[in-house]
Amino acid sequence: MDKKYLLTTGQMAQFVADGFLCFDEFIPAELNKAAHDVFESKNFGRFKQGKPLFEAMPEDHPVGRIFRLPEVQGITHSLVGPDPLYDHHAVHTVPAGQKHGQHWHGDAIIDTRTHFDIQYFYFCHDTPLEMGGTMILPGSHFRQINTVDIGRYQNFMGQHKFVCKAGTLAVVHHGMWHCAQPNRTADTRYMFKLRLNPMVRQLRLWNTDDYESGDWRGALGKTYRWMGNEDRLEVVNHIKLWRFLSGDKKFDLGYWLSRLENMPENLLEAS
Ligand SMILES: O=C(O)CCC(=O)C(=O)O
Ligand SMILES: [Fe+2]
Repeated sequence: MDKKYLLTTGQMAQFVADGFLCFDEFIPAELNKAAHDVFESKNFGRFKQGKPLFEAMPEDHPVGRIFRLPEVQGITHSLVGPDPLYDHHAVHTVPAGQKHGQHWHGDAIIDTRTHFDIQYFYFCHDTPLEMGGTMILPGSHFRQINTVDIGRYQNFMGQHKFVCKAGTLAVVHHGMWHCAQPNRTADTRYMFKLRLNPMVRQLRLWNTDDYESGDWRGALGKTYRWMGNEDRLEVVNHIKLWRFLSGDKKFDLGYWLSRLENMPENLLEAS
């Protein structure tokens, strides 16, 4: 894997705090058209779950070609390693003129270990506000919920809609809260979702050339207004995930996590 395709430490820190990264107009027009055609054909085909991604997804399938682009493989490699497993996909469709949005939910948050899956959200056509770009709640990925547990909520401070141009690709932590939006246009809205499971320990898989600079530290301290008084607990979550990803067991921002590691129950030795 050529380093130039890998994520930087700054992007990884942003992913840890926000739970997603978005790459606008990232996929070439020719592939966007091929993907749109196959979504419209309703003849997408099936892939075998739990198989290595490129074994499951044929090379000549439009989405097989998209996820083999070196720029996309670089993102995949940085977050879940070189040979992840294909978990599942969905061609999420919002019909023309659909007035209702979806309940806020999390997709299968069954595995509660620190290691994480990624979900790609791919938009093959322009997705303006009235068409309903998927809405997410940045920073929500550490709040482990069961499907529509949170469905009674309508809006959150800091919610974000993927209102975007054709070819936009977002990559999201599997814990992210999200929901589809209404589609007030005369065209069907497609969002292709792909979930991948890591097969290697997620340890410094990105381009670490900027690690020593420390410029990425600020991104890890980011919090959102919806967190209210619990924002400090979320910073501790960021630190814990960063220790896991970087292998730096002593990593801290300020004194947040080190404070919890102070062991006052140690007894004084008799002198
Ligand atoms: O269609 C979308 O924008 C999201 C759909 C979704 O998240 C789901 O059905 O699980
Ligand atoms: Fe979902």
